[in-house]
Amino acid sequence: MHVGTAAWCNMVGNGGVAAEYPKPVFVCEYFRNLTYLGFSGSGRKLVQPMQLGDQISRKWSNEHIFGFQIRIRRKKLHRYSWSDLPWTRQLADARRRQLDELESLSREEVPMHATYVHKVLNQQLKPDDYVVFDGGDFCHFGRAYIPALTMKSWWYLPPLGMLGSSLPTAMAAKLAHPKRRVFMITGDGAFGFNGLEFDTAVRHNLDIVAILGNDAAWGIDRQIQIGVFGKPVATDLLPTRYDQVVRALGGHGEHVENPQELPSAIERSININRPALINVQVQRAISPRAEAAINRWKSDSPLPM
Ligand SMILES: Cc1ncc(C[n+]2csc(CCOP(=O)(O)OP(=O)(O)O)c2C)c(N)n1
Ligand SMILES: [Mg+2]
Repeated sequence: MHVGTAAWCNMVGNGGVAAEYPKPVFVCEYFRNLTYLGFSGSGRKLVQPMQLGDQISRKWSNEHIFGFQIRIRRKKLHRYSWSDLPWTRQLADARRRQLDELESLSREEVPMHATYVHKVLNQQLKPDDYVVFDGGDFCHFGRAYIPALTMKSWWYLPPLGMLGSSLPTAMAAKLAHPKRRVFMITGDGAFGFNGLEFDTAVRHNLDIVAILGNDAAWGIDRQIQIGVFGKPVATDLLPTRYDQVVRALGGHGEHVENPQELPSAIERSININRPALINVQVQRAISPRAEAAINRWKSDSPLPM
């Protein structure tokens, strides 16, 4: 693939290639794959494929995976812009529709919708802040809403999808760039994996701000179980006071149930200059990612989740 083919990618390596481009087509799904693609190295590497069909959607197939050498270097990427083509317009329309939908979900309600939380947080974010995502539905709404504005500053789970990586990643980001602010967006289930590492954050004075969307569930899996099998199985959690856990470890903890209290809780947590966690009670809202997984399960297609 050369500069000039109909491909795009954003700051975190999400992207694709236009449907009219000869198959197979390639994209990098995670930022890490930019490295795989050779933006900062060279050699033939495996990448993850994406095809654009009639609609902007993902279609995965192992037979399209193979190695190739990309000739675009990351620094050069900024020199290119795309002309106004039908597929770029289609993409822009889809993004506009998505943002409208997210906007309509972000009303002030009790319990809060994930999108309301992300909207309030986004109003506080600056372009050079680090944002780290972890978990299922709560985090997927955030990934759709909060833009990646600076290279290597917007992180999702690593390619194997290991929940619990956000706190170690956030601490590493803070250690590497002490002057930059670090925000961690996590589900309650995901927090359970490494939450006690707030002890490490406190001992090393790493003043990250965590926003935990507490739906008392392994939310995305619960939604998929209901959508595919008609009932949840062992995916209910408790509305645990993780803010009290963080306080007990020496950090700053806040519990927010009322949407009007969220902006000041975020401001306090930013200004307190200690590791902080805001435990926000949120709805069990199904994300488009979960809906897509259910549809794939129900389709005849053998494609993986
Ligand atoms: C180590 C690990 N175990 C299990 C999973 C599968 N998994 C992905 S999302 C998810 C649920 C996460 O729950 P939570 O963090 O509370 O997010 P929610 O969907 O409720 O917003 C699970 C179990 C995974 N990705 N990694
Ligand atoms: Mg949850």
